[in-house]
Amino acid sequence: MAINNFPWENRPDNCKDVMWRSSQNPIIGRYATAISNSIFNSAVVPFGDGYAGVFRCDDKAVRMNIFVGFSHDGINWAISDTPIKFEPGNTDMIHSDYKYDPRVTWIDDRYWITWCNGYNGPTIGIGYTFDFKTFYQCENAFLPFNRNGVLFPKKIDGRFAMLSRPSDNGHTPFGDIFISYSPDMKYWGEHRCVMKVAPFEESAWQCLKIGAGSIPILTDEGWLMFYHGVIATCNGYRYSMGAAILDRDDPSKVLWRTRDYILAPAAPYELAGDVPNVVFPCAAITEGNRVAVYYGAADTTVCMAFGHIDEIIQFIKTHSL
Ligand code: BMA
Repeated sequence: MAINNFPWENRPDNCKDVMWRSSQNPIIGRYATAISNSIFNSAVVPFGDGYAGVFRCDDKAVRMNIFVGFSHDGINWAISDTPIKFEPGNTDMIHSDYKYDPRVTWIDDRYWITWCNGYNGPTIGIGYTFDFKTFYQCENAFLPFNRNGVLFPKKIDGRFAMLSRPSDNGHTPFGDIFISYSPDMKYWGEHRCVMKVAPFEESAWQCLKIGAGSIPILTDEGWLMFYHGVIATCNGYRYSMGAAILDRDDPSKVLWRTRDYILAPAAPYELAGDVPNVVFPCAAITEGNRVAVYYGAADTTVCMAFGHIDEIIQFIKTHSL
């Protein structure tokens, strides 16, 4: 089904890259809500005749929380000034010290949300909604410490599947991507390593840690997943975006992953902000062969990049590790 209001810009004539930035970046500025210090690392899905999203807004006390937003065109957003309030879902234990870096996907009959949930340190929080009005919070997926929990948009072998990145309580100087399965969204197991960092001689931008980014997209070649990779420079961490293709039936198998990054901090709004040099993908929407990726820039704003799925797959295969 063609989406009339799919957010899209054609590749600029002078651009030779596999993906290109929106000319409207940043599409969401740091002060887009009454209380925000920054809005970034946020998730977007088609909803009704437009789009809905769950946004990470840090407030002016720099408290991290997630907020609902709506848009007709995927570019202009109305984001709530008050954080999402969750009702008990599959548990009464919905304690949360903070929430950040949400992802959203439709599975079966509802929208599922994952985020980094503060419960004695960061771990993966899970919630769901049918309408983006009432939200339910479930048991955390894992023990602390974990980040970057990203669900697959459909069950695999009858079970929910989630990528995640075990971590520590700080600015984790390590990290690989794992997959876990659940029959019921409550109990998670069969943890398998999917992808490790790359040797710095071969692909330095992803040599310190990697984390799943957008909800994987099912293509003819397997699951296309945008992820972030990090290098520790003499001046701090630098976050770039790569992509991988995981086996359709066993997504713990990486078929190809990029050696070359697809998008790295280069635009002024990626180079400067509360945390300089961060490109952090959290969502991707598609329409036919077109993909629009939403990414956080410099932990300050929300930006978009566009590409053609067949060209991205070709790029991953021809520039793979
Ligand atoms: C990670 C998370 C992300 C953030 C990134 C860069 O550990 O906190 O939310 O974008 O660091 O600061």
